[in-house]
Amino acid sequence: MPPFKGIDFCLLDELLSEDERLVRDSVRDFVDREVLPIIESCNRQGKFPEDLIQPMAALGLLGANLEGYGCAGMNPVAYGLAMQELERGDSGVRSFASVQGALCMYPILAFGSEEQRQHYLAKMAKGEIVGCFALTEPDFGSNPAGMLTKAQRRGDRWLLNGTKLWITNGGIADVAVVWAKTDDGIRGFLVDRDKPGFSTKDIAGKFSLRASVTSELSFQNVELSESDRLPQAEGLTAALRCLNQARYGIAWGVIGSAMAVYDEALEYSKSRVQFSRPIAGFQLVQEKLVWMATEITKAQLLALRVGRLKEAKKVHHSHISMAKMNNTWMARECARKARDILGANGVHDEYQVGRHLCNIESVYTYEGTHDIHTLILGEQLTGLSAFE
Ligand code: TGC
Ligand code: FAD
Repeated sequence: MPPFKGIDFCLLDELLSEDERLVRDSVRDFVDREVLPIIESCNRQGKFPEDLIQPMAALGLLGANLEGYGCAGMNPVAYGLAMQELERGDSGVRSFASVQGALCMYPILAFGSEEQRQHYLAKMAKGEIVGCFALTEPDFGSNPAGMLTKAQRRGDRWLLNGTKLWITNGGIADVAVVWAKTDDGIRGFLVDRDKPGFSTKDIAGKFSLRASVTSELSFQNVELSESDRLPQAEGLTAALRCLNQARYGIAWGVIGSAMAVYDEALEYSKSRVQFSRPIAGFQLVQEKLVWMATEITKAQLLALRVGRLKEAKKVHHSHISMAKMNNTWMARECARKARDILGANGVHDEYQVGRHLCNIESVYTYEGTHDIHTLILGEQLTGLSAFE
C-alpha cells in the first residue's frame, strides 16, 4: 500500500504550525508502517495489538496533550491530528490512546493528589501502566447519574460494590478509574487490578471494535483506602470533564476513519471498470465521492476551530458535543457510501472499509450517543433540558 498522503481539499495545512504538521506526519508514518500491516488480522482474531503500546508511548501518544510527568504536552490541535491518524488505522487503536490519556491520566492529573500523580502518570505515559475508565453500568449508559455502584465509608476505609459494563481496556488495565455513589454524591476512585474482590471479564462476540478489549468490571466488597480516592473528583461533573477530553479526541479521530474509507473508495472507483469505463466516471459515483470530500472538509474545519478554542481556553462542552456529534455522523455516512462504491468487495476484509463501517457504530454510541449530543446542544440553544 503506498504511503497515505492525506485529504486537504481546502489547503488547511496552511492553518497548521510546523510542529502540528510534524506530529501528524510522524503518526501517519507510524500507522502506515506498524498499524495497517497487522490490524486486519487483529480484527479477525478479535485481539487488541498490545505490541503497539510501547511504540505509541515512544511517540508520546499516551497522555499526549498533558503537561509534566513525562507527557508530551502537545497543543490541542497537534493532539487532535495524532488521534486522527491513529483512527485512520483503526478506531480501537485510537480508543486505547483516548482511554489511557483522556479518561485515565487526565482525571489523575486534574483530580488526583500529588502522590497519585507521581505514582501513576509517568509510568502511564511510558505504557508501563494501562488504565481504564468505568462509568457505564448495565442499566445506566446515557444516564450515568443513576449509577448503582456504591462506595460506603467504613471508618477510614471505603467498601466498593457494583458492576460496570462496556469498559474499554478493562481486561488489560492495571488500574481503573471507577465512578461510584457515596453518601456525599458521585466520587472517583483508583482501583488497582490486584485488589481483592475486583474482577474483569472480556466481552466476546462484538462485530465492532474487535481490535479493542471491552470488558465487564465487577467489584465485590473491594476495600479501598482514602488515598485511593481522587480527592478533587466531586460529582458527575468531574466524570463529564473527563468525557470532554475524550470526546474532543474522537471529533478528530473519526476524520481519520472517514479519510481512510474515502481514499480507498476513490482509488477503487478509478480502477474498477464496469460498462467499459472506470466507475469513477459515473455521475452517481462522483456524487458520493464529492459528498464525502465535502463533509470531510467541513469536519476538519469544525475540529480545527474547536481545537483553537480549546487552546485559547474558550471552549464550552457544547462545542465539543457538536464536533463529536457531527464528525462521527459524517464518518458513519462516509463508511456506508464507501462500502457501496466497493460493491461486493466492500463486504470483504481484504479491504478496510468494512472494519471502519463496523467500528464507527461503536463510536456513534460511546462517549454520548449521537442523540444525547443532540439533546445537549438542544439544551444549550433553547435553555430547556430534555432530560428533566
Ligand atoms: P446534568 O444535570 O446535565 O449535569 C450535571 C452537572 O454536570 C455539568 N455538566 C458538565 N460539566 C462538564 N462537562 C460536561 N460535558 C458537562 N455536562 C454537564 C452540569 O452543568 C451540571 O453541573 P451542576 O454544577 O449544575 O451540578 O446531568 P444529567 O444527569 O442530566 O446528564 C447529562 C448528560 C446526559 C449530558 C450526561 O450524563 C451525558 O453526557 N451522558 C452520556 C454518557 C456518556 O457519554 N458516557 C460515556 C462513558 S465513557 C465511554 O464511552 C468511553 S468509550 C472509549 C473511548 O473513548 O474510546
Ligand atoms: P442507552 O443509554 O440505553 O441508549 C439506547 C438508545 O436510547 C440510544 O439510541 C440513545 O441515544 C437513546 N436514548 C437514551 N436516552 C435518551 C433520551 N433521553 N432521549 C432520546 N434518546 C435517548 N463506557 C465507559 O464507561 N467506559 C468505557 O471505556 C466504554 N467503552 C465502550 C466501548 C464500546 C465498544 C462501547 C460500545 C461502549 C463503551 N462504553 C464505555 C459505554 C458507552 O458509553 C455507552 O454504550 C453509551 O453511553 C450509551 O449507553 P447505552 O449503551 O446503555 O445505551
